[in-house]
Amino acid sequence: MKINYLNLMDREISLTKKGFVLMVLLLCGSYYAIAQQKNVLIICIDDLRPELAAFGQTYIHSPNIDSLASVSRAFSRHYVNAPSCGPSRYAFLTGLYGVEYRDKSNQSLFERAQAIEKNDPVVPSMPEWFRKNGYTTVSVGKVSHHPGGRGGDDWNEDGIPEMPNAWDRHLMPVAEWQHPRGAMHGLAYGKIRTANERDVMETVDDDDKSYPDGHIAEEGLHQLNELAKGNKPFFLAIGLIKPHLPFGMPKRYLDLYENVDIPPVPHPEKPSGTTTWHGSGEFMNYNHQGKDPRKDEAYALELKKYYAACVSYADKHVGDILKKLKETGADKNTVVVLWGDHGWHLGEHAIWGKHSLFEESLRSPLIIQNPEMEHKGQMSDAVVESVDVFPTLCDLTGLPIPDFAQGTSLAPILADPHAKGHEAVAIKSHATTIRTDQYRFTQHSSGEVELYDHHSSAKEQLNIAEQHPELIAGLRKKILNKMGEMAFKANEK
Ligand SMILES: [Ca+2]
Repeated sequence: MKINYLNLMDREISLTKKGFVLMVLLLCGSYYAIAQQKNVLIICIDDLRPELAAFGQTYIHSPNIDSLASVSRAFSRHYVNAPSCGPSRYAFLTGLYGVEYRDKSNQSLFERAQAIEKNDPVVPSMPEWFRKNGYTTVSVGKVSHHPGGRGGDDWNEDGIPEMPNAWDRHLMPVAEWQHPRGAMHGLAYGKIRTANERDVMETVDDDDKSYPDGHIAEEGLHQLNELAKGNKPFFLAIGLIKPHLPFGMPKRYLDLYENVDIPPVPHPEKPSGTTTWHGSGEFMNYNHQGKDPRKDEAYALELKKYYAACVSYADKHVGDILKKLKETGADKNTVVVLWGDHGWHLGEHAIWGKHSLFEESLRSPLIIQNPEMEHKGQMSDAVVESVDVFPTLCDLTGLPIPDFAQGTSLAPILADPHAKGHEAVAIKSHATTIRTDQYRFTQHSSGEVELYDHHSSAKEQLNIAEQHPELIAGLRKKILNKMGEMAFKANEK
């Protein structure tokens, strides 16, 4: 059920005294209903490729995520709505594509916060919607772009909230990293990234709390324990930072890959023509000791093992969180979502990093568990997108789906793993893309276009746009239907 949020506001303003009494009665009734409502537990993982054993990549050691997938619906073709942390999290957390903020990158949610401050009409975010509907909402770690949700030079200023009105508690334990900015790219024992100090990888023979995620997980477990004891339903999001750069983790996770064969990169060539290929700037900015994985196969292999080890480190914390959920008994009444904020090229198309509109940047893991669902463990191959999570969680908890939500509830696919999906769109500042069951179409603000056929063996290595003008016209229309007039306009304001 969708409701019109603005109409609801009008109705609230025009309440008569009689209506007020009625509303109190209704609220008492809805409080009783809320007491029965399901909780929501979201685990966000930063820069996680959908390469897990549960997704068919058996060299990765991810037993806890695999175990979650075995009792859930995993989506093999979930696409994010932007290939970078900030705008992707904007879409996930608001249920909106955010096309008006397409040039704001990691500042997207802060721009939205400024609009709220100016009293512009801004619709509630997903956690705000749950909070308005009686939930206690808590964020721990990197859920929105800035872990802990504060701006300023060190990302710790209370007066600059990233998501106003969204969270009862927006937490980031910084431990010896001093502030959230330090923890975000921190290496072991409180080492903070600087212009000169930025090793791309590192490992230490120590425990999980030698890196920030150990502290985030610990705080997450504490919050989960407290929320489960409360008498209100909870909406808890825990955001793990690894496998985001730099690739640092305790050594025992790296040891898992000592004698493991890592499959070769399927298409390492740089694409020709106009594409969203880039020079891997974020990644190459780290210290590589003069090496370049695009030219050095042994170095590429070493980096891939460090990335995989970071995935296993994240997986360990997923296991701890799910174990705690079960210990509290709240698992029987909690919807669990595991979400990756985008993929990551490990050399495909000669890219190391994200930020492209290719499959490797846009496809990420999405796993949803509803305690009473049927056909558990059967993967869905439907095309779905991150903005779908907001209406899905409303559906599963009995909350009204707001009319402004741009996604589609995935409840039918949770009921039937063979149910159909729909197209997924994504944006960068100067390009827009759509993924259908068969095609990927990308249009640049220059007017240049890319069209790829995923039913062909060439997939995203052969641009067939010139041969298919009618197909492109249809795909353009689908993009316009989803995102409106702004879809193809670069935002220069
Ligand atoms: Ca990310």
